[in-house]
Amino acid sequence: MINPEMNKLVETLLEGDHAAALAEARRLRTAGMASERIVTEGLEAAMQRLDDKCTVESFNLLEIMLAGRAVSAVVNELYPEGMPPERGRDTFVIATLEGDIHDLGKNVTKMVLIGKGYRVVDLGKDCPVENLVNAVEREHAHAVLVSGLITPVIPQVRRVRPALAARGLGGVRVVAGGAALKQATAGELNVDYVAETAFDGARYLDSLARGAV
Ligand code: B12
Repeated sequence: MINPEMNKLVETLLEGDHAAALAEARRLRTAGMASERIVTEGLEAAMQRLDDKCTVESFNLLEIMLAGRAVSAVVNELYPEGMPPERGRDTFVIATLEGDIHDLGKNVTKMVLIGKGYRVVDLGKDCPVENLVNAVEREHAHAVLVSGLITPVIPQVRRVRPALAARGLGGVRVVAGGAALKQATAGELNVDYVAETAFDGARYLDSLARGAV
């Protein structure tokens, strides 16, 4: 159930109209609404509605990318220095691993998580496992997210967990997603969870943040 005060923000976000969404977020803030509420009741509500559109029967990449861009614009407006730590949300490191240059799904996942208030460190595509581990250590990340669209990248994915453990980071969860990886099981990929969609991954990470998994 969307708070009526947030209707216009949610509507403009879902339309992918980032200029209108920004104007509405500024209006709400000027009217005295806290940024925290704009995130939880506005951005998260829009993400939830997008989740319903991200199914096998209904999937429009352009629509999702535009809405994601609008959400990112509002987050940058509310928190130009990055999401404040007191929001208590975890940090994740995300990348497409070395050998794979597909990054659309990774970008969607990143936007969904930012929209939910998480801090996401994006290492881009074609990323060596070594760089991923360095970033987890440097950023004190709670989980590593890997996106894979081509089958030959699977051996790289399988290397992530041992590489983390070798650095004393064996407790950091590894989540995989993307067309090539979601055909395999978590056991086959040597990861903790394989996400069907960006939203499914976000739900797993929400449970992780709540200490429920
Ligand atoms: C667009 C595309 C490209 C673009 C990529 C542009 C870009 N910037 O990403 C270009 C043209 C560059 C490209 C290149 C190639 N491609 Co291509 N490409 C595709 C295509 C058509 C769509 C992929 C896509 O972006 N889907 C939309 C996104 C949003 O979906 P998604 O990634 O699955 O992400 C969703 C979820 O999976 C999830 N998700 C994704 N990652 C993660 C990660 C986490 C942690 C979580 C939680 C969730 C999550 O979030 C998203 C929303 O829910 C697919 C076909 C297909 N149907 O998948 C082929 C495909 C992936 N490509 C393929 C191939 C073979 C190639 C090339 C090797 C072709 C060539 N011979 O050069 C090169 C790759 C070179 C390389 N080294 O990587 C094959 C892979 C086959 C395989 N199993 O190995 C596919 C499946 C096409 C096919 N049927 O043969 N490609």
